[in-house]
Amino acid sequence: LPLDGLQSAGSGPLYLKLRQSLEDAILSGKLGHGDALPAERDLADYANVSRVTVRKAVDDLVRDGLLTRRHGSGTFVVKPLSRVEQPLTKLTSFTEDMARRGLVSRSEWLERGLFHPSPEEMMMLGLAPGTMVARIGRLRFGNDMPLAIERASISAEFLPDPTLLTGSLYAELEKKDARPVRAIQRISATNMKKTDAGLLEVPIEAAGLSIERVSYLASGRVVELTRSLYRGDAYDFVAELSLGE
Ligand code: 16G
Repeated sequence: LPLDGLQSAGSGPLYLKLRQSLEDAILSGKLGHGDALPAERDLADYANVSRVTVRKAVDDLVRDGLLTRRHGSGTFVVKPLSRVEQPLTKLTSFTEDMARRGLVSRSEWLERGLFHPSPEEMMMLGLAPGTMVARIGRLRFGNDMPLAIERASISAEFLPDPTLLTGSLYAELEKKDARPVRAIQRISATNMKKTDAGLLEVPIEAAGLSIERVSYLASGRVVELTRSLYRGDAYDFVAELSLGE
């Protein structure tokens, strides 16, 4: 990395000069996408600046989305995105969406268990008093890139033991003849809060799509109430429109 001579180069705060050198290294490909940034202490040595200066420069690049910090493993150059295009009118599962694009899907659990339903869940899912609700929260990945946080509530009748769920929720529901056939989906714009931004590896306040899906069986019974947060920089929802009457 060409980090020597920062002290004498041009004017302005040192951390901004360091930031610029790092940004140049990323944009020119000297630091490749996905590469780990050298440790703070090593960078400080190479550039002959203090660790505080390094931290400020790196903070700036994290905030602007060029670098990302992964807890426990270091700081990395953010990979350029190929956005995922999702047709808006097909009732498919995340697993199917990824498979169709040749991406490997994977989930990390955020929550999984049976709970006493909230009043909203009772109402939306049409739960009888005294029945339980299965809640599953997942961080969903496509080819190791975190794409969405998804929190689903399902009547325990259709998912009696959520801890047994390992793969696709829709595949599991299908086994119980409870795969939804119709859904209403609401998409709204949002800015990421700190925790969500951390999970999705984007800067705080980054753009996100908040999606609520209510899915129905042919009988009209509600199967699923799911709230998701998709990365705005990675996902396009695409709909085909036709002329109305
Ligand atoms: C999609 C659905 C979500 C559903 C999930 C099932 C959106 C916005 N959400 O992510 O409601 O629960 O698929 O995925 O499309 P799975 O079968 O792979 O678990």
